[in-house]
Amino acid sequence: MALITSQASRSGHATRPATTASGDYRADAPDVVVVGAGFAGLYMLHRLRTLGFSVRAIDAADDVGGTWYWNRYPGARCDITTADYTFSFDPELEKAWTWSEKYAAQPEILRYAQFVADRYDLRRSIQFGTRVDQARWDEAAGRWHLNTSRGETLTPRFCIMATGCLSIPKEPDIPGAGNFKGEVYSTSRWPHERIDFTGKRVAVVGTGSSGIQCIPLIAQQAAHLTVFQRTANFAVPARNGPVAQARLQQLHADRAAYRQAAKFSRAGVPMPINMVYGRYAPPGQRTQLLNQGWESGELIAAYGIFADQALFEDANELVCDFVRDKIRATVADPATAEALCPKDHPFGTKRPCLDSGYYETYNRPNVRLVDLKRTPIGAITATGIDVGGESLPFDAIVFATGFDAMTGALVAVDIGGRDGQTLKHKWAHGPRSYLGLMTAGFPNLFTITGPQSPSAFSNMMVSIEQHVDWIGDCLVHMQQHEASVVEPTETAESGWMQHCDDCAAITLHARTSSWYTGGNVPGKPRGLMPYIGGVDAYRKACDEVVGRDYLGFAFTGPGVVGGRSCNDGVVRRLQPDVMRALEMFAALSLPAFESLPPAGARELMAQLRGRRPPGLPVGATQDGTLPGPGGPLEFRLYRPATPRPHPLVVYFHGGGWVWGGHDSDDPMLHDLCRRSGVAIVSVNYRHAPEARFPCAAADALCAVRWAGEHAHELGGIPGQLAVAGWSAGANLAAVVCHRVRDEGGPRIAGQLLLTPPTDGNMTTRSYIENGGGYGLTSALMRWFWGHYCDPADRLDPRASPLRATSLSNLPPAMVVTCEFDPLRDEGRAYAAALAKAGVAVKELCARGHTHMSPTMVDIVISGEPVRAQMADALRGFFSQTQTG
Ligand code: NA7
Repeated sequence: MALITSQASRSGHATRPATTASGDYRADAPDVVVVGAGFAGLYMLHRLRTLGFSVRAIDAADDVGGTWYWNRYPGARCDITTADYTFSFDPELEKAWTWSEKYAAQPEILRYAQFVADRYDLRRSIQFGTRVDQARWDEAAGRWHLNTSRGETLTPRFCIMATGCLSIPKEPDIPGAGNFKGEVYSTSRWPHERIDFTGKRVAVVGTGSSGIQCIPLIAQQAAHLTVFQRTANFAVPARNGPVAQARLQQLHADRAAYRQAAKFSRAGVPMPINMVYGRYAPPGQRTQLLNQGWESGELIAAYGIFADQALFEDANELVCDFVRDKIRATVADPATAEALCPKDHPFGTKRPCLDSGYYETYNRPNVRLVDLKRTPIGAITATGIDVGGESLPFDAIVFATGFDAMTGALVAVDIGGRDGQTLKHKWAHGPRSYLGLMTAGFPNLFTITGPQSPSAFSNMMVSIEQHVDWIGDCLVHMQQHEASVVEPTETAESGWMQHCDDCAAITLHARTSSWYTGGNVPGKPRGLMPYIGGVDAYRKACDEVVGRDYLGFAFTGPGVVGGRSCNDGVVRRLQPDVMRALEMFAALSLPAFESLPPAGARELMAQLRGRRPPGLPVGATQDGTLPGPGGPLEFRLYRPATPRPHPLVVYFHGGGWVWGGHDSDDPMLHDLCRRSGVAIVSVNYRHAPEARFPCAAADALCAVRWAGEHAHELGGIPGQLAVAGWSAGANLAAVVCHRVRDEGGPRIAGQLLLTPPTDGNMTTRSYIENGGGYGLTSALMRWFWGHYCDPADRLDPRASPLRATSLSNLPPAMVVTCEFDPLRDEGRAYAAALAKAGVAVKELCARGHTHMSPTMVDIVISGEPVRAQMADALRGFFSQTQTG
């Protein structure tokens, strides 16, 4: 039963026949043209009319609805719960519409689009049955020239592409596709009249969402159905039915708060974020969470069963295995079940489907699965499909073969921007944009849910509303400032592209061939197109851009002082996971460490360490003590899983000479040991202020000498010893190298210095640039130095190794600095000074990282390349030892 509200029924437009050109749009010479009258186009039109702009929307279809107008195939449904897939811009609109199901079907969603169009009287500004074929920027006039399929030319100031992410069907790239003489259907261009497959032999090609949705229904009608599957896809049960009571209660309790939470959620639907790591969870907890995700009947919940499932293959494989077992338990024929089990991509990297009886369909006697990976299609013939030596006859073929997604509809219009450059040419190697909203060289051209915006990785309605509001505000801003032209700068665009690449690099998504990456269309450039950093992160970036005077956008026009204004720059320079880590840290609202006594700071730090993922295991760890000048020093030995002996690294922990211990950098040392294959002995040292300079340096020297003498007992190879350290520990490692050179000790094959303090004067530029907001602050650094040594002692090279009179004859070094670290410049200065003194130095400045972030194993995935290079450096020290 349809539960459309009385107002919708009263409007009478739910079944209104499509109409063309019934409105008054022809009266306008619009200032703005919106291409597309799907949900994005409808809201853009409404918003701009409300703001007082003259605007016309144009759509090739005969009515509103966009993707829901075209995709009328049986079983077509939303895969986001429809209570969330709803406009929220008008509370009265929300009250006036009630969805009948958890996942509404296409006819109901289309009725909703029509209802919105009627409620705001939008049709009068929409030109239906018309395509925009060409768009040319007229530099002199500061206007676009749009040529339509009706032979008109429009000259708006602004052109807004609301063309949707999944609008251009992918051509069926199968030999003989045009030969078939029977009925041919495409899910994305489904006829308006009812199609009856009763008594027919039907083929469905494709098992993405569209195929998986229509197959169960076609199977119920057809005499026989053959499904041609190229890639098995994951599907989780939709558990469709009435809208979940829990969701309704949440909405009714405080609708505004619910919608606000959606705007600042990861995917545009309020959902608790699970912090459990699959790779570390005990089996019972894993099973409980997997079952919970499976029972939820929601894709977003299934994406987030484990906090690490999108990051690590081992965690993802837990989900894959679970779903595969469910498929095997559902499908009776073991060979068919096995063919339906996806094995070539991590869960979620191709969009999984919501299943309403899909797997059960294969238990019907009239359904057959053809696995094209085993038996590819030979050709489509006049009567059917030749496959694996068989000629299968069909009455109808349904192509559910997908879309030229994200960019297809944009480059389908011949868009020419500044200096004759076409969009197709600019995007020949992949789309480039600033915030997914505009692209440099194409002034006054906006895209709604374009590539490099959350779009397909989000609840589209939330993303559409955010883009529309942003664009509307921008146009108002321009009006207020008498600016006529807006365009992003190359700097801003390149910065955003880098950020999008950084976001993609830390997930498993970019590796899979899918419509997200362009991999489904032969010849299309590859790259993850939607922004995967999250709806919340994206919105914050867009808001920040506005707050920083439209950072990265250039405005020109009569009212703009000097004719052009631009606050150029890059909105996101931190690695995305570093930013998340900083936000999580800030959310803890901890007191500043430097405001605490050392004991309190140590206790707080120890508590924080307890929350970290532990890191994957090494071959063995072993704790012990060694005799130090002021008493026993604890150590922890990390040994690789390979048979001993191994080269040995003596490591000194971070903590500003004030806190930490032999086990405090555990996750990073697990990681370093696993990656490098060397044994690491992490030695504690006396801490300030109880034991001030030079106690820690004396302990470090003693530890290195002891390790050299006891290498064999530690499982090391005598004569193969290096030193390493992070932060204050890197300072000690550097100092030890000086002292061994000058005072004697074992031969040191190399020194790995991660973000070392090398000079106690704290006056470098990086102290000014990065002194606040990036974890280690200038204030905390002053607190550390204050506890560690007197100002006069800081001139001593045993405290400030950069001040040594000679840096020659020191071991080869790798110095890692981080872009957003107050210590960056002194680390770089030390590397430069070593090199100048003839020491072999490799320097790595970790882009987008902070003082602490490279050590955050399993949390800061973007630190992996840094950690991998550190491990390479350690191995390299010893290969030099062997060959040298
Ligand atoms: P999809 O998800 O791109 O699925 C298309 C399917 O068609 C997929 O299984 C493809 O296999 C298959 N396909 C494509 N070309 C061929 C050829 N030449 N031969 C055999 N099989 C082929 O599109 P949908 O319309 O199902 O869903 C798109 C989105 O709409 C969906 O993710 C939801 O967000 C809503 P492949 O995987 O490429 O091997």
